[in-house]
Amino acid sequence: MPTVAPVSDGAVVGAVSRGRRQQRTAQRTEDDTFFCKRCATQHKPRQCPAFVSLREMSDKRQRARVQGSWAQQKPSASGAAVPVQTQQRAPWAGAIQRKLTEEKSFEFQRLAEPLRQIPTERLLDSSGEFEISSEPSGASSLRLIYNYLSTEEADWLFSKLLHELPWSQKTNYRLGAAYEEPRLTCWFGELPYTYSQSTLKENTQWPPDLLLLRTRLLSDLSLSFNSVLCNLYRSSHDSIGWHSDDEAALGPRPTIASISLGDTRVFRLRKKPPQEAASDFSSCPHIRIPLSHGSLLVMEGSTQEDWQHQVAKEYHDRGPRINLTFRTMYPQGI
Ligand SMILES: O=C(O)CCC(=O)C(=O)O
Repeated sequence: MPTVAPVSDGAVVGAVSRGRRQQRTAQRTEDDTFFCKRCATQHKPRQCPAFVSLREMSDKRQRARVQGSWAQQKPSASGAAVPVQTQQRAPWAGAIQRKLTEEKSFEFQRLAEPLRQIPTERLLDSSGEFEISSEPSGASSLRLIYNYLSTEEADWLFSKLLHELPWSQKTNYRLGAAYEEPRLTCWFGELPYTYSQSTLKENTQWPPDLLLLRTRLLSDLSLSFNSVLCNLYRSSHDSIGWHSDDEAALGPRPTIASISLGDTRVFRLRKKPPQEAASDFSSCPHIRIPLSHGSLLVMEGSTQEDWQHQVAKEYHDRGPRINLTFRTMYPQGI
């Protein structure tokens, strides 16, 4: 932007200097040559000898910079070393060539053992009967009935059990160390129930609602039970870890009927690994079942022998949930 300043006759300085430059350019074109201050001679525009020799110099410098670091020095006739542009390879070019040849000779070989596949978790979220495995021990199967209890029945039962059952926190033991179960429980049955090295005492004071439910399971599904374990998950922080209901007192291949009330929680099963895989469950089948208000899940056959199950803690807020697992207990040591 030229400097703009008012002058006495009303013209503008910037405009004046631009006018003069245009005049000079016009003259140069007419004369075809002009006096060059750089070389102090008269010549045509863009033909200054000083400028041409400067450009040649700069080209030479550029070439020297590119070749300089690795171009071999060849003695000149006079004995002085001069840089040369030859087809000779740089000292490290051989190493690269060797490496490329080695890489070419690389071969993929088949693994001695096939890679283990990590199976995707199977989701069961609609009612039905599912055979989940079949082993020498027998078939493991699940029966899932969503809305086994209507919403009204489930609401009423949930509220009643939440307020009226004698909930308490059980102390378990692992490797001699005591820990509190991360949930509340209560037990009804003529026999005690021992798991995780602590015992829930026999309790014959069945609440009438649970007796009705037991009768209903018998009439609807021909399933008979003599006990029920009640679990109360107060929030998303309450849980039950991986385990199988395989205590000797439950007998072989026990059938367990589980009714859920309250907030939905995810019930997971994972197949026990073969003996040689020790306790690596990573490549074993996994199943995920959202257990909602009023749903019934029946675990049958070899499920307790061949699978484990859990309800894990969750990172989302969850309201209270009650789970009733009906079982049949057998007297021990007789
Ligand atoms: O809460 C549940 O759905 C499962 C309870 C359970 O695994 C158990 O009582 O052994």
